[in-house]
Formats: sequence, structure tokens, C-alpha cells
Amino acid sequence: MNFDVEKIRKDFPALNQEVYGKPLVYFDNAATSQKPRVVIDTLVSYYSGINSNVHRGVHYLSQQATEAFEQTRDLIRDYIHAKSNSEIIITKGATDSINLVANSFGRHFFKPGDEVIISATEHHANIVPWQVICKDTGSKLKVIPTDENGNLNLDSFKGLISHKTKIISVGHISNALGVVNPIREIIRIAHQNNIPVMIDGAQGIVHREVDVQELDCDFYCFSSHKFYGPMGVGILYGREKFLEQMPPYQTGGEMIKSVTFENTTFNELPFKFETGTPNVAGVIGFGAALEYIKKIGMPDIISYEDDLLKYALKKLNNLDYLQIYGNSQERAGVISFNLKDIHPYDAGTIIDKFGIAVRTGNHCAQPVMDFLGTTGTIRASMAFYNTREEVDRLLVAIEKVKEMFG
Ligand code: 7TS
Repeated sequence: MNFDVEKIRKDFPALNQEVYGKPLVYFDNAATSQKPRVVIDTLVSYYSGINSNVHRGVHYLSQQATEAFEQTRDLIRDYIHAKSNSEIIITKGATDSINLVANSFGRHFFKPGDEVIISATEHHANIVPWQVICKDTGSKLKVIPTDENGNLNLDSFKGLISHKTKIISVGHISNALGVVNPIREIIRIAHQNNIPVMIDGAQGIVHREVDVQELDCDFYCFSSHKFYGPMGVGILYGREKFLEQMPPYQTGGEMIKSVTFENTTFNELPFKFETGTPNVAGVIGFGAALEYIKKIGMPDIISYEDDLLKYALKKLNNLDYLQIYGNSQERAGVISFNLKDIHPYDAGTIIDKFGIAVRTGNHCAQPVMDFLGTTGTIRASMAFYNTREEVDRLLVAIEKVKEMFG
């Protein structure tokens, strides 16, 4: 493997800083990743050069911006192996993408008594939009149960499916536990029953290769900012046959073909779902992130990250006063843990003083925390620019917490 982590770290300016006089260890990648220089440069060069609105001007700058914007759509299409650009909708983020599907698909297809299935380990973004649309349409939310390690129970899942199930929406990788869900199996079972499946890939796209045709999912969404791109940009992949039938989610400019005071005809895909001025700089910046990731190579990224995660788990498992969550065979990116009898917030505050950024709390996944019987965890979430030395520093900080509070 030709993977030089020290060289890679130089591509990320934010990694090269001190916090409380110590070199920063950034272990909050599941919340948002740091950005490579090429992404930052792309934003600066966009705003210093071709800044203008897209899809509406004949002038030179607008054409350049539109071309660069649409080139990113091509890149995304190729990256996730979608069939066509009609299936790639640019949104504000994963949350926005899920809201789009819940509202548009839900309002069009749900009738009173219908059912939606999600899982017990979802992020709030893949719970609340479904809950609200279920309430509005008189439908019912059903939940695939998990065991104490975050493994979803597929036998129970089969039992939840009925002729009333209209859609199944599950996360690819749990942000709170790092468990990689058996989405292939879920999609296979769902399709045997003619039920479409949405995958919340906010964490999945970061740690696994995604081929939407091979996965055979009907919707897949993610955010640019967790995948080394700018904030404020998200992607929704949708199977064309569903997107064609779904009504617009929001209305206004950009998503229309013609407007009179009496009537409006909507634009074709994907623009039917893209309202108003998009984050043009962010989208073009995300294109730069994708090019960067492709250059490093996802297979190398995955094997480096898996190796780092194994190293960290081995070290952390040696500390008998730690409770580690999400002990599944299939895990990626995230280690969620608690020091027994020590509040995660107290622990996080001390760990922070060592210059180590971890997240503490419920990670916007309150139901799974409730299930595990804890108000929150400490979460170290890793990227391919993290190192074994950084894991060792986390261990030192944890030992200090134990010494102070234990
Ligand atoms: N789905 C999952 C699985 C996530 O992890 C997140 C964000 C979202 C959806 C929402 O993404 P957004 O970009 O629209 O905000 N997860 C986290 C996290 O783990 N810590 O902060 C945000």
C-alpha cells in the first residue's frame, strides 16, 4: 500500500495547529472532516474569479460557473455509479436530502395506515422527518430492533414488513456506534417485497465504496462536509422511476420551466428538486474533494482506516475501566466509549485539555443511547489522516481522566 500518512497530513492545513499548547488531535471526523488545501483553494479561486449565479446567465462568468457546477454533478454520478445526472440532486446536506424524500415521497405515496421502517440506531436526521410525515399522513413508524452491540436484528426486520410498508430508511454506518449495517441484505429483503429503500450514507460514503447500482438502493444520501468537502452541500441519489413520480419538495425559482399567475410547470430532473440559488462555491469545492479522494484511492483509505481502528480498539480494550459500545464484527470510523462511573462530559473536558477533539453526548442519536442505558458516550471518530501516535495520545488522556475522577 502506497499510503504516506505524514505526506497526506500536510494536505490538511487545519491539522497543523496547536490547541492548549499541544498539537491538535482531531478525532471528531464523524461530525465534520477537515478539508484538504485543494478544496480551500477551490473556494478562494471560485470567489476570486468565476463567482456568479448558475443556470441563468448567458454571460461568460455564469457559463463558467454553470459548467464547473455541472462538472461536479458528473463527478458525483461517476463516483457513486449512478446511471444518469437526472438521479443526482444537489441539496444542502444529508438532513435536507432525507427531508426531501420524506416530504415528497411521503406526501405522494403514504395513505393513512401505511408504514415506514427505520432502525433503532438512526441519527435524528433519519428519524424525525419520517416521524413528522407519518403523523401528517396517518402512517406508522416501525423500528428494526438492535442488540446491545448495535447489530440490527434481521429476523425482526422481516417480521416488520407488511403490505402496508411504503419505504425503508436505514443508515449505512451508525454515527454513534460505528456499526456497518447489513444494507445489502436489507435491500434484498425489501425488494423481494417490492419496497423501496433509502440509505442514509452520511457516514457510509466516508468509510466505504458506494456503487448505487450494485447496492441496488433506491435512494442514497450524504453530506459533502463529512467527506472532505465544504459545508452546506449535500447529495441525494434517487432512482429515476421514483424521482419522476415524486412532486417537488420546495418551490420557487430554478425548479420551474414556466410560470404564470395561474399555473407553473416544473423543470425536468434533477432541477425539479433544486430550488433557488445553490451553494455554487461549495458544490465546486466538493468536486475538488472528490478528485482528491480519488487520487488517494478509496481502497487504500479504507484499509488504512480499518487498520487504525483495529489498533485503537486493541489498545482501548486493554483498559478494563472502559465500556466500549458497538462491538460488532462490522465497524468503521468510530469508537464510542465511556469510563465506568465517570460522566462523558467530564471526561471530554479533560481530554480536550490534551488538545484532543472528541465528541461527547448523545451524538444526535438519543434513542440508541436510551437503549444502551446511557445519556451519552465519548466518541473518537477517525479519518485517514489520523495516526497511531494520536491514538496513543488519546490513551494517555483517558488514563489521566481515570486518575482524576476514578
Ligand atoms: N445521518 C448520519 C448518520 C449522520 O451521522 C449525520 C450527522 C446526519 C445524518 C446529518 O448530517 P448533516 O450533514 O445534514 O448534519 N452526524 C453528526 C455527528 O455524528 N456529529 O455531528 C453530526
